[in-house]
Amino acid sequence: MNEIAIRIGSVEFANPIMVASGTFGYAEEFDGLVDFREIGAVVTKTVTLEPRPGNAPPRIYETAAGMLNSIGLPNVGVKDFIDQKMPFLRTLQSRIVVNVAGVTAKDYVAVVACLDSVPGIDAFELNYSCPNVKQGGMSFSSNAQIAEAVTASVRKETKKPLIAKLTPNVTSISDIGRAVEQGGADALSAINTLVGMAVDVRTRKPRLSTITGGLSGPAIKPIALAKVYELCKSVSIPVVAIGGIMNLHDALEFFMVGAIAVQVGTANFMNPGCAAEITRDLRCYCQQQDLNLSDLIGSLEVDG
Ligand code: RRO
Repeated sequence: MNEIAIRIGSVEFANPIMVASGTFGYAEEFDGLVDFREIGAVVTKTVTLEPRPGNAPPRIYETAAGMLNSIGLPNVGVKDFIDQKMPFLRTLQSRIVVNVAGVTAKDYVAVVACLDSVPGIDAFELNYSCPNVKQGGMSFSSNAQIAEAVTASVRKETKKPLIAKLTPNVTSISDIGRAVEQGGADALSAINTLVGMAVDVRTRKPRLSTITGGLSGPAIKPIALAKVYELCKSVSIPVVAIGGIMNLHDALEFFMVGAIAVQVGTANFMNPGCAAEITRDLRCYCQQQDLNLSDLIGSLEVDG
């Protein structure tokens, strides 16, 4: 058998294809539409300490080869997440990674503390990178010292793997990557969306209620590849790649630049089965080429 399982911290994932936070709800929305067994991990929509309504509409706009969003972290809050969302999530064979965000550093610590002993949660993704909220979010990953300190505080609350999700909207993503590694993160995930904007020239109004939003989809893949490549050279912890992955070919590019796993995001809106299809295609590819995933990771050949 050609091996495609991966390990992050103490947790093994049967395959390296995950679904990205915010593009797959809490999985129950996709029940009956996808084969969950083929998804290495479901990364949940972000959970915060208190419930949040999110931003006013319009909060989604389709662009050339991409999508702008300004959702604004709507969620039921950690208590209702445990009561209402975890019962379905824990029935799945996929690993469950809970994406966590906060307005203050204490929020991150409190949410992880609440969730740590809840059955069925395998890991946490610390969302330091939401571009669409005024407080918190991106500020946690645009300052290396803050990112390190928050990670170190959360680290004290859990032995489960911590994956720090980074924003590309900074001068040096590798400075932030090294800081969260220092703070005790087990892995990085990158990239969150790029700040973008679109205008309705007929009304002369922005297309999103918040004026700017986060750009995702194939339009950002070349940027994501460059950022993941940079991170892989800068840190010793694994990097999970996100950014415009639509098919096996895209995933292979990210493995070759050094990613240990990938997350499928915007593609889920067009084809909810995309991640499961990529897993099947990866298995076939490894079999045909007689490769293990580890033969692909970081296999980029650079002259000179
Ligand atoms: O909810 C959002 O608006 C959002 C989040 Br939390 C995020 O991390 N990235 C994004 O593009 N949108």
